[in-house]
Amino acid sequence: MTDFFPNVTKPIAYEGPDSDNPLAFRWYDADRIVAGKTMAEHLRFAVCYWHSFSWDGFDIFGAGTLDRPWINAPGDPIAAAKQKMAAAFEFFEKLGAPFWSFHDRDIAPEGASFAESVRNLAIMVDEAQAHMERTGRKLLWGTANAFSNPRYQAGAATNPDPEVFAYAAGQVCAALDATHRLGGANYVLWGGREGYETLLNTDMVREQEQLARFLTMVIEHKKKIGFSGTILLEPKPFEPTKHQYDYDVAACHAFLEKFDLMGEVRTNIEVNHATLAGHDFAHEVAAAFGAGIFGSIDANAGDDRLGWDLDRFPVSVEQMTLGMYEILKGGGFSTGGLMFDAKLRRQSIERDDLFHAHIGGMDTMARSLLAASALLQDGALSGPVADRYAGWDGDFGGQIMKGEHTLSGLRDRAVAMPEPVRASGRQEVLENVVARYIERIR
Ligand code: XLS
Ligand code: NI
Ligand code: NI
Repeated sequence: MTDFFPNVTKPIAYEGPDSDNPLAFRWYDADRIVAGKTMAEHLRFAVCYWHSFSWDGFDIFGAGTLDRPWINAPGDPIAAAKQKMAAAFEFFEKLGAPFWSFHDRDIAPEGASFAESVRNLAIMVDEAQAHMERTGRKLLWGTANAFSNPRYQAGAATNPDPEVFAYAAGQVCAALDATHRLGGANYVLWGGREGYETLLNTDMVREQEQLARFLTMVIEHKKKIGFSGTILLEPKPFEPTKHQYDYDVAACHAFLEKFDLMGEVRTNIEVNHATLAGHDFAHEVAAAFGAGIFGSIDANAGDDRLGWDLDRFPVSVEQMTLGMYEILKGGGFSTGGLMFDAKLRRQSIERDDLFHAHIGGMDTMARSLLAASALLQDGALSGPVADRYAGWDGDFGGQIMKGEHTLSGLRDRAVAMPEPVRASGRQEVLENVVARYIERIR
């Protein structure tokens, strides 16, 4: 085994809330039973390859800052990719996260031709398979990077040139095959550059038809190869393009309905993307369960005042408790999980910072799970919500919903009825309830 993380000599252990050890979990206790399942089974943590292993800290204003000896390691590109993968699996194992996720180009270098890229990917899939067998790690999802290369400047599936569509189709086919070979639980399609900058040069209706054709081909291929994982769309409102087609869960739902793809595709909800769309994270989760398209979570955090994809690690127990509450209420994960699509701040240059970031993220989510589970089990929120809608469960509400009243019939009724009695929405009481549950968990 390589030793890229010499300061962490044994797997990160659970030490409890009173521990001051920065390299221990205070809340994530993998085997602890919560509402009938272990924490590990509930949370299904995954580490992402791109931010943690392929990114050196560069931003649009400056070069890389992070200590990442496995990036651009000496030797040929495949030897370098193998070093990077060794570092990644050393980290996954020491952290104790059961899953990982990748883009094709994170694990294998793009070659001089399409054929060479496919060969490179095949070599690195073999390498990954060996690491997975050795360490017992599993793949939460794979995906294709069809947005970085200049050929995708005007999108992949939504490109005005069918030749680019075809190239992207080939790339996604190879990435889906790779995900299948590695036993992935899901395959993700984040839009990348599937959107537009200006209608002056864009046929929006046509581009969305192309996107649906592409997705249909993905589903057909999934069935052809017998991939049993879930296909997931990842909504995002903007960035890199000004108008991304998969804006939010509601837009994805409408798209799937319009093109008759419901039942085949679900959503991968990213917390930061929800914020960018002007939604609460919990709203997006609830919308997805409501539409029957909840799949998985990219666990991260944005910033209320900075309007781009910051990909911070999650730190807010309150925000995540409200999200976990909706996840548990909806029945929890099936093939999905909590994937840290999150990166360090550019000044967090030490390799150990990767551990601190993930430990903090995992503890935040574990604590949120405990609070959410207690809220749900006690009916602390569902009771008051049920009371609020009690009228709809009564005779009159039931008649309306069964279509037994007409608009004019209700007008006649209104003429004779007294002013309805208003009730308090009690939002502050309920906010205090959530705060109490968070304070009390142990
Ligand atoms: C970008 C997305 C991306 C997807 C995977 O904003 O979050 O990282 O999760 O392509
Ligand atoms: Ni993102
Ligand atoms: Ni993401």
